[in-house]
Amino acid sequence: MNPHRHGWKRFTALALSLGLASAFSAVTRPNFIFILSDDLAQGDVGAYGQKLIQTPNLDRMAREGTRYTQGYCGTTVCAPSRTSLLTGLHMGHSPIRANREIQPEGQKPLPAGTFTVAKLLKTEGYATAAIGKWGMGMFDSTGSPLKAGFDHFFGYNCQRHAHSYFPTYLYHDDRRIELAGNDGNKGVEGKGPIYAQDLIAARTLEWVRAHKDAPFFLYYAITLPHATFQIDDQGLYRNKPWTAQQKNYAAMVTRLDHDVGRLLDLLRELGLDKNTLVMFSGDNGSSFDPKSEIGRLFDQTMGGRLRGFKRSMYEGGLRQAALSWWPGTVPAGRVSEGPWAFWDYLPTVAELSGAKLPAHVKTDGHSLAPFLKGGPAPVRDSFYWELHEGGGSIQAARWDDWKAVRNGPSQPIELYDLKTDPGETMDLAATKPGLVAKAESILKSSRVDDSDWPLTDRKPAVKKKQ
Ligand SMILES: [Ca+2]
Repeated sequence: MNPHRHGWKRFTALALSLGLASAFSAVTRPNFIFILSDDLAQGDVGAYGQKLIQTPNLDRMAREGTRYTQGYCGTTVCAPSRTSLLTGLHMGHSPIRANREIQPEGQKPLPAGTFTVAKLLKTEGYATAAIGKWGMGMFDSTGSPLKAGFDHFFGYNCQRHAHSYFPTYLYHDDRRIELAGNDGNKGVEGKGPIYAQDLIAARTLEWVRAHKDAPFFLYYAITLPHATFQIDDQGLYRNKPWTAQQKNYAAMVTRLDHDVGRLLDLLRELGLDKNTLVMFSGDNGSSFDPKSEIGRLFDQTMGGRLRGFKRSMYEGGLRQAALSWWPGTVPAGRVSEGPWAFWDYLPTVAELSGAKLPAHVKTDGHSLAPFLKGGPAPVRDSFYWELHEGGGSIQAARWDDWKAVRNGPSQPIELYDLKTDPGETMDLAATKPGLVAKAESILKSSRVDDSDWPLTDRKPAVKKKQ
């Protein structure tokens, strides 16, 4: 054999492998989109068993991607749950552990220097946008989205403002855009020529189009189907024999679904679908009691499969509809019971993007990268949640299939076996003192005391004088 020729072949092989390696690293910097719905019940989605409300796009996303039955939010109301998603911290370490209102507009802000998924991806040159609802600090505060790593913001900053779907203004970055003709009503009735989600959806598609050539991160926090029953068109449900609220609610869920579908279609059209991890979930469980007209008609607990709803530490408050979609990378049609939680998102994005967490940044999460690609859920010691509302603090923890709930620091620990009793109907605490002791130790060791978030018992309701 001619040695020169052999050498050339080796050189060519080396060059080819280098070339391929560089091409490979280019395609392994995926785009990230997290679509967050607001107060959606797991049981509202067809793929989870919903029969009356149409969600064809979410159902397609589940068929083309993976559906999780035990995806957990950060906690069971808006602002702290969103903080967990963006910071990679659970409620034992989160700087925000409740919805705390600031007047005249906004919520308690993220503290200065809070590290986020968006800041992480900025270190890798990603374009970043938060579109929809924020709730973690007004623009003049340390918690502004524009100080949290996002290049662009569009939508509602304040959660109370988002109670109107016909608001008199929205924000483009930190600039107010007046929406002439809208009444801004936060009650059942809301009127005006501009349904906010129309603008929010249009802005989202426009931003993705404009950033199709750059790696990007889009945090798309759609307000639907939260709070007030306001929709501009009852659509499919107009002639159903239901109350106006039931029709409006169903139409809001279907509108959410429709706008998810438009985004997935755009990714396909732009050829970005195979290079974009899209995850869909909800920030907390349904805001409706299962016995309410919404809970009952739409069977939001799926025949009592999940107990509780928003503001409770039972599974109905914490387990969300959760889907991931990345054709060619996330297995199609997989249904996984592997548990995971919002605080896993930051380490997942770090692994998939190749971004390194700064040494001072701690996360409570585990990377889901192998799990999303078809492997098992990460092994971990425990999950932890807490919430401070109504003058009291509630906590929950999960390890293996055991779930502990404590509805106040002086309240007894309740213990459930999620494997045999996912509906949390049988409190086993009396018969399992060893596990109760373990739960107590997890509830204590998972949290760092914070003067903003002391553990307190709710005061007993005072009887009103007749
Ligand atoms: Ca919410």
